Amino acid sequence: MALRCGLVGRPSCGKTTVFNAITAAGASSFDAAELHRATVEVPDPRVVELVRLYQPKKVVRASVEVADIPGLVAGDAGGGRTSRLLAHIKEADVLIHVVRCFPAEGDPTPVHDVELVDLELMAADAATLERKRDRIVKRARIGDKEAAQELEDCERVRSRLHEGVPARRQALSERERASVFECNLMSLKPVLYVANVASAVDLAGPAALALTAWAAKEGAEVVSVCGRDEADLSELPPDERAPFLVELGLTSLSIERIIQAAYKELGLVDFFTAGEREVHVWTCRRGDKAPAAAGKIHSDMERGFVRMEVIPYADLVLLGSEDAVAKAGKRRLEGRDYEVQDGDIVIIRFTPPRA
Ligand SMILES: Nc1nc2c(ncn2[C@@H]2O[C@H](COP(=O)(O)OP(=O)(O)O)[C@@H](O)[C@H]2O)c(=O)[nH]1
Ligand SMILES: [Mg+2]
Repeated sequence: MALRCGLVGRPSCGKTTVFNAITAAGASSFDAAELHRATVEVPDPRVVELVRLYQPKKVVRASVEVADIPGLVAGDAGGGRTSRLLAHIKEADVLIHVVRCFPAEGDPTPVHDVELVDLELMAADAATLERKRDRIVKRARIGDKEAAQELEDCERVRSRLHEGVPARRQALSERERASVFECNLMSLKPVLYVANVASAVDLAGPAALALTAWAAKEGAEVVSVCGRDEADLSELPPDERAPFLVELGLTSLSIERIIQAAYKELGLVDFFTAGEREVHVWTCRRGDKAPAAAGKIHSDMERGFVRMEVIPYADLVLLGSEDAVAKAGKRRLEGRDYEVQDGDIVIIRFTPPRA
């Protein structure tokens, strides 16, 4: 399933612009209240190289689903529009928090803007926790130990939200996480920040740096992008963009950097199956063992897992073919305990289940 990214941020911070830059969807900024969605393939230079080597009939890249979620309107906390927007944020696996780092009616105020959005998310989370409290408080009072524990955990998380600490920075214990799990708290979601700057000279300007320093406190990734320039670029056919990218002073498309940062934030890795029939990108979690990764391809491969043959991407590109990799002794046999690495090209050996 595609990774779901939700773009959030203050009104007019450039969400729709960044959305267009990364999806080339050409969405209009005109109706600021409109939600946009698009699914995009993750650009990956390694796939281009694998296609060159294997000349496959079919290529399946990783894809991500991006939603451009309009800014919340302050003071509409219980309103229908707000709850619809919150539902979209809740669907996301990772939040891409776009921050205005270009001047518009005054200098950018990145840290202030981020804190305002966080406050909105935390207020909504606190309300969710209150509803859960109201649901379980009776059971807790009549001696249901489990309910009492959950209630205590939820109240602790809620009181820290009121102190201004988003759930993702509360260092929750396993038990606390379990207690709030069903609430799907928005301030618990992994976040990466996008500093939306006016031009390439500002990529490391004061606003972007202020945001970076702030994000470092929670160990979050920051990607600087020139949203407007790249949104303009996205209107060109893909193979005509490169020269302009250089002219704008950019080294890579922001989609690549944003996706890389999202993968890092979420601890995801890509691995490949490759042959004349198909080159296919698969995604698993960092630390997943070989059978679990095989299960991403087919559940039978996980259940009947025997071993995994691994060709590291770097060796394949260096030596030019699977045979050359094997001759050089770089093709490896791995067992159930192997942790799949980013860029592994794998062949799964498994026993098919009996019909
Ligand atoms: N100078 C500059 N303006 C931008 C940039 N990104 C967005 N804008 C402008 O800021 C305004 C709001 O952008 P929009 O993407 O609609 O913001 P949203 O409300 O967050 O979706 C528009 O007028 C954009 O042209 C940027 O990188 N540089
Ligand atoms: Mg918009």
